[in-house]
Parts: sequence; C-alpha cells; structure tokens
Amino acid sequence: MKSIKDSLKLIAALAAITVMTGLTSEAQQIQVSVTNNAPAGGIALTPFWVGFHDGSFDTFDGGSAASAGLESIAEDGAVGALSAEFNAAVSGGVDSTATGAAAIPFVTPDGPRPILGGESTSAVFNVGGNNFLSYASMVLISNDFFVANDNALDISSVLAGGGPITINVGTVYDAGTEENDFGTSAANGAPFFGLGGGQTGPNQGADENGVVTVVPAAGNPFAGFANADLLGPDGVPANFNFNNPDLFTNGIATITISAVAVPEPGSLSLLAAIAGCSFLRRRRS
Ligand SMILES: [Ca+2]
Ligand SMILES: [Ca+2]
Ligand SMILES: [Ca+2]
Ligand SMILES: [Ca+2]
Repeated sequence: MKSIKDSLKLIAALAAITVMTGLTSEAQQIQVSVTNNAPAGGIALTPFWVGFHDGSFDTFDGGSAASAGLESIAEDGAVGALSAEFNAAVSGGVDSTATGAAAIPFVTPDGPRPILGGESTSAVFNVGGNNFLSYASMVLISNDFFVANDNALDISSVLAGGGPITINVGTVYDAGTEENDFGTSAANGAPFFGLGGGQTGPNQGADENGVVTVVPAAGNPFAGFANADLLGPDGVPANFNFNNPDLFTNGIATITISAVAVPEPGSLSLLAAIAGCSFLRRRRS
C-alpha cells in the first residue's frame, strides 16, 4: 500500500510540475520574415529594426519632424538610437537589439549586410504579451529614405494562434533630415552598387530641416537628387536599377509575421507523468 501512496505522490508532483511549466510556456515566439521585392541590382534595405510593444510607441508621424533615432536609421541604417528611444518610451517592450543582434540581419558567409533585391531573411523574437509591432529600415542608396509603419501594427491575432499577417510595404518615406545628394548618400561605394562619391561616415550631408514626406511612387524616385552625374553617363549605372517604374508601387518589401510552433513544456511533462504511471504499474505487477 505504501508503494501505491508513493506512486500517487509522484504523480501529484509531476502534475504540479506540468501546471508550473505550462504557465511559463506562455511567452510567445514570433517570427518576422522580410523579403526585398526589388529586382536584382535594385534598391537594398538595411537590417530591419523591429520593436514589439503595447501600442504606446510611435516611430514617426508623416508631416512631422523625424526623431534623432529615426534620422540615424534613415541616413545611416543605424538602429541604436531608435532602440534607445523605444526602450525609454516603452515599458516592458522587446526590440531587436535586445536579442543580441543589432537588427534582423541578412547574414552571409561574409557577415551581416543589407538585404539586396530578391533576398529574404528572418528572425525569431520572444515577444511576451506585446501585441503591437513597429519596424524601420533604410532604403539604399539614398540620403534619408526609409520604410517604416506610421501606425503600429496590431498582431494580437497571431499571438492568439491565428494565421500569419503579411504586409506589402509600398510606401517609401523621405525623413526630411538630409538633402538628397548622391555626393553624401550612404552605400555608394558598396560593392553591390559601385557608384562614385557618397558619405564616408555617419550623419554626413546638408541638413534638410524638413518633415517626413512620402516619396512619389511614380517615376524615378532618385530624379531630384543632386550630383546625378555620379550615376554614370546615362543617369543609370548598369549595376543599379533605379528606373523600375513598379519599384515602389508594387511594394518594395514583404513582411510576414507568424507564430513559431514550439513544443509546449506542459504537454511534455504530462506525457512524462503518464509514462511514469505505467512504469510504476508494471513494476508493481
Ligand atoms: Ca505615427
Ligand atoms: Ca531627404
Ligand atoms: Ca543628418
Ligand atoms: Ca548622408
């Protein structure tokens, strides 16, 4: 009889562990995938900054001046200042700098670099109960073009176990912080662009002292840039496709937010309890 009592105690203990681990498994894992829809040789996107929050963070407002953090990502693709603004403004938020990586990287054998036309990348985040998503990335080549969501995206349905949310990123913004000039634009010298000129360090270029505006989707988005002669004799270098008329109208990037299927520790320990029970039964007989 004593052994049955012991078995019952063991099963009760396992059941308690089941409940405890079940509770700690509620932290949600969310995968964010990014595809650059530009053609090969088209625009590139710097590693995405991603922030999960309770709806209280607003990266920017169209028609208003950009924050210093947004300026930094729009001009240099640097996520640190925006991350600092996010973590100062949001209680309990999770952003991509907290995962150990600076942002959602495109990692190659040569290390992280911007996401080129046609390339995809993804990262997984432990978002806890944060049910809103903000993202931002610089558009290359440019002085201060970026993609980001003006209003935070509600991802409650994904957290509740629903299907993925797919965003077609169709709007490119000019941060209004730097004049558009190929002489001081970022990434000119990168091997995948190979243009002349360009900035040699962060925050180079004349201040624009403007507000965030939408870059017109139609036509060549780089037509108004100063020092266009850096592009080459015909205004379009062979290895950079500026002139795809559908580049902005069809969406330059696709972002997919989906729940990650993880084994629930609760179910695993329940299985262990059942296995332990039948093992004890067999031993008794
Ligand atoms: Ca806004
Ligand atoms: Ca500008
Ligand atoms: Ca600047
Ligand atoms: Ca610059």
